[in-house]
Amino acid sequence: MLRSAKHPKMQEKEVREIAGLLRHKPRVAVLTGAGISAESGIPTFRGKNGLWKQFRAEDLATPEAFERDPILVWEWYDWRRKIIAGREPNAGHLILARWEEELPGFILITQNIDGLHSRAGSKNILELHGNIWQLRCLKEAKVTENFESPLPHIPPRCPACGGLLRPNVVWFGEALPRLILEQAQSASTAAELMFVIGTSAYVQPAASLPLLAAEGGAAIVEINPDYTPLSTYASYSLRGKAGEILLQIDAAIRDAS
Ligand code: BV8
Repeated sequence: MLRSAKHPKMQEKEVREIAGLLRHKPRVAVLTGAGISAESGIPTFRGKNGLWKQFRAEDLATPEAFERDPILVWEWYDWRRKIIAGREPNAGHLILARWEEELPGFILITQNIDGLHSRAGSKNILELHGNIWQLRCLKEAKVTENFESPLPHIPPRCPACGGLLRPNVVWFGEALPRLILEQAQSASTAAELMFVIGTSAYVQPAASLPLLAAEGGAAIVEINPDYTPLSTYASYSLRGKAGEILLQIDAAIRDAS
């Protein structure tokens, strides 16, 4: 597909327009994906050196895979926990945490399980796909937080009942937590401005949230170095890295005020 590179002046103009919209303090929803954590050094899924290039999602991120080989699946999650444990939130995470304080009704919806948004200070977060730092007991369904990296035992077991623990994340073929999905859908529908940052807009039902927002009349701002299936629907599709572009927008809001 021919990718017409956008003229930098054109993008600067769009950044100023978006900053102008934010100055009116609209109802803002944000959907993030793995791309917002890329600048923290955490591999994405479908990028050139992405996780799915080295592993097959079906072999690891499904209940069948865990049933078949819990040790292999846990070794993969323990490896990802180790990568994330050594990384920090980046400018993109930090700006979104500050916008939450400055914009009434701001809501952050993330597909990420790395926990970097809460470490950056975001409070009102909907974690669609769970959290890699939470373990869930298969027997009692009890969820506990666990930051041990590496894990002392693989597979980890529930101290209370000895049952197998699994990562408290949503695997392919599993339903998203119903309440969280409903909150994300209503936040998207109610939004006046929706940012879609660092996602290939491929995985459902998350990828449908921006379309819900657009149907509700929201302007959609996509931030991604690449084109995605969402790019043609977006009011603005800014090419570039999340941290860099959010810094530009944030500066532009302060420029004029
Ligand atoms: C569901 C958690 C139904 C685990 C993840 C057959 C059977 C069942 C379902 C399906 C099926 N076929 C299709 C489906 C639906 C399926 C699906 O969407 N499949 C895809 C592959 C087509 N969805 C599901 O299965 C969902 N459940 O449908 O349930 C149901 C209903 C009722 C009852 C029972 C069942 C569950 C989906 C959740 C799966 N879990 N992760 C884990 O992480 O280990 S998905 C995984 O992909 C991550 O969560 C990730 O967040 C998500 C999306 O990926 P992205 O975040 O977008 O990351 P990606 O690498 O793709 O893209 C990164 C982007 O960033 C790129 O565009 C890149 O250009 C950009 N980027 C790079 N650098 C930067 C940047 N952007 C900005 N700045 C940068 N610096």
